[in-house]
Parts: sequence; structure tokens; C-alpha cells
Amino acid sequence: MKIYMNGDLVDAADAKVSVFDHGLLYGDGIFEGIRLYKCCVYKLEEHLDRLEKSAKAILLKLPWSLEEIAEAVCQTCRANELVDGYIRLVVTRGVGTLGLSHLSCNDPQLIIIADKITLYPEEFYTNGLKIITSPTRRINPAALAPMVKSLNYLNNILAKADANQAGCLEAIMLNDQGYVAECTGDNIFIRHKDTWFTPPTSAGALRGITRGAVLDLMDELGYKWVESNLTRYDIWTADEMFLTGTAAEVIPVVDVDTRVIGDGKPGEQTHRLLEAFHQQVSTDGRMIR
Ligand code: PXG
Repeated sequence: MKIYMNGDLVDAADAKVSVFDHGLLYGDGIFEGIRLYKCCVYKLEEHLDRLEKSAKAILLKLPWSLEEIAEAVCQTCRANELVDGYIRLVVTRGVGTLGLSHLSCNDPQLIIIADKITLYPEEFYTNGLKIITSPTRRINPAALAPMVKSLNYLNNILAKADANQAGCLEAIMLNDQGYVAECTGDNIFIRHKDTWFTPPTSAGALRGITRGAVLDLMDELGYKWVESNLTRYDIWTADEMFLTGTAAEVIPVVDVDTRVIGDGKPGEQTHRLLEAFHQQVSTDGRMIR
């Protein structure tokens, strides 16, 4: 496997970062998780737009144009002869001295890994996920904006560990006011009657690219949706539920905190959205060659 590192394609065994990189020392950096479908980098522009905003928010000046990064992404996919895959784009603050200050770092590192992805096992797309609410709260947006896709994922990792310890694959994270924010790596949608609800990003959710794509599909399919603060009660009493994410795509949820959602089977609208999503993934993006 070839890894892109600052302009070079190197063997995975040789793809190494310095122990003085603030990405490693402090989680100081940003990333994107992107999908490649049939040689098409899905919504590459949207991912690069989010990367640019994350960089701006953490005062990291990207020394490459977005077009240079886009070409590097495509080049890495080509070098690995990928047709379908998962692209992990990482920008670290780079090497600096010990100490938190970002000012000691002036050489950000661009790393691109293009690999295969293990989705949730297929059975969960057919039968739906059982999830829990994590006791680990989503970090306060005033402390670290959840819109920034930073290398600080310990908050989410601990909530994911709560899920795993409970025998689940995902967990709902509440914000510090007790409203639903998102799952550890996925956005949340529920349906009550004829309307879909998803928490606003101000509740502590990442502005997911898949979330945005699904909202567009809902418009096309004529499904009503609103952004709204949601409680656990709203989730438990929903008629239908699914999660969205680059890795997960659209995955049904049938049980939350041992409360059965709807009739305990993935909903019809969820299936239609997943179908519609699959239809557009290999056309809505940038071809790698
Ligand atoms: N919320 C969080 C906290 C995320 O990290 C999403 C929602 C869904 O957003 P997208 O844009 O993917 O629809 C994410 C997604 C990885 C990795 O290893 C990436 C994510 C989650 C977990 C792992 O690349 N990001």
C-alpha cells in the first residue's frame, strides 16, 4: 500500500511521523473521512470545504490549495489501484517544540491513506442496529466546536467504548444540556409520523456530509424534515430511526436503551433513502482519472 506524505507516495512501512509532531503530542490537527465509489471520490468538494473551515477554526494555515489536495487524494487512490474504498485525509500541525503553543509549528503535514473499509456487517443493514445512550456527554461546543473535525476524538472514543462494553456498535451522545447531539461517528435521524427530525449542529453535532446528502434526498423524495433539539424520550418513542456517516452510509436503528423503535424492523423510508443514496454515490463527486 502506498501512503501520500507531503507530496511523496511511500510504502506503508515507511510512512512515519515525528514524535515531535503536535498531531501526535496533543491531537493538534484535523482530518476527513471520504469514500471512493466506482473511482468517484464522493462529495470531495464538500469534504475539502469542511477541511478548510476546520483548519481556519484551529488557526492552521493550509500551505496547499484545495485543488492540490484534491489532486493528491485522486493520485493516492490511483497509486493503490482502488475502485471502491475509504480515504483518510489527515493534516497535523507538524513538528514543534514540547509545549502546547501552535506557534512553534510551521510545517503542517498532509497524510492521505486510501484503503478498504469494513462497514457494519451486512446483517445490520437488513435487521437494524441496537444502540444505547452513552453516559459520556458530548464535549461542550464552547470548549471545542463539534463542527471542527479535529484529531481530538477521545470524547467520542470513550463513548464508543461505553457502547462496546454494553455489547453495542454505536452510542448516542447527549450534550451538556441533556439533548441528543449525535452518535460517536454518525449523525442521527428519527421519524415521528410524517416528519423526520435531526439535531441541529448547535446541539453538538458534526455537520455530516452524509447528513446533508440525506436531507437533499428527503427533499427529492418529498419527505418533510426539521432540525430540532431532541430528548431521549423523543428517540424512544420514534416511529423510525437511522444513522448517517461516511463509513456507515445510512444504517437503520431498531432498539435504543432496550426500547424498541417502531415495530422493531428497519423502516420503509429508511430503505428508500438508502437505495436513493446508493444510486447517487458514484456520480456525485470527482472521478480519479
Ligand atoms: N459525527 C462525527 C463525530 C463524525 O466523526 C460523522 C458524524 C458523520 O459525518 P460524515 O461527514 O462522515 O457524514 C462523523 C464522521 C474515521 C472516522 O476513522 C470518521 C468519522 C467517524 C468515525 C471514524 O475516518 N467521521
